[in-house]
Amino acid sequence: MRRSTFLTIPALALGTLALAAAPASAHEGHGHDGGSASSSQGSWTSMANLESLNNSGTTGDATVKVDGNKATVTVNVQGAAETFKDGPFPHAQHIHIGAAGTCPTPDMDDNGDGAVSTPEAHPAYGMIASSLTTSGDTSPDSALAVDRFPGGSSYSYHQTVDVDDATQQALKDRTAVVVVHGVDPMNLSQTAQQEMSPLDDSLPLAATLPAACGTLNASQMGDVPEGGADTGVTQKTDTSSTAVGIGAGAVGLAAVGGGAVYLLRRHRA
Ligand SMILES: [Cu+2]
Repeated sequence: MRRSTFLTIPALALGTLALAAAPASAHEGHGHDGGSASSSQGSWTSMANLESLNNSGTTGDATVKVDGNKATVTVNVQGAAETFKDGPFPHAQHIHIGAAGTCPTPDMDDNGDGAVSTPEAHPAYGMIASSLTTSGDTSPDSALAVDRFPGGSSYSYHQTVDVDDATQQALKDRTAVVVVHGVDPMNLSQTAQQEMSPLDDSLPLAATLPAACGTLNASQMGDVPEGGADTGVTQKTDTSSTAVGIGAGAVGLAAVGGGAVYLLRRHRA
């Protein structure tokens, strides 16, 4: 169901912007006058399938619809850790950039505790570029602002975040990675269950471990299954034109605060 206004631009006008692949927004109330395509060079959609890390059982998908220095991000997550200190288990989630643009493999467990920590995963997915918070700041400063991240065993996140030039380039280069953090300690080795987070020694390792990960890849978006009606995203594969959805305004889902027991400012989660 498409209710929004489209711009249809000849593919030729997009030059080498081969990444552009037809986002279509279903959000109402963000109509566009259609009179100018001048901003289209910076508009495209990248998608990722999120695969489990660290025996988390967490999976999902992510869609990043870029429009200039803003991106509307949708993250659907299932099988995540459910509770933490009697509240919903907070799941820090970020766009990471600046490294290989891949998800870590088990052999990156340098200390042999059976889990790949965030520092151990750094060569794969790099540093935080954007924090996928439910409200407020979306910079790396909010890396572990757990009172502003989704929580619980499954959720659908939808929000607009800032994407700087480096992040936009990483998306184009397909080296940007979505990472969801927080693993149920029961899924970890006895050793890992006892450890504290290398990001902050007041937190258990499990709270900040990467739980699911996926490289954002615009070229494969046609292979990504429809995420369901709640994503508000449809695909357009017409090769003769490229439709650019204008959906800058996002409606955030209710923030799950819950275990707002800590608020940290680290960049490496
Ligand atoms: Cu992260």
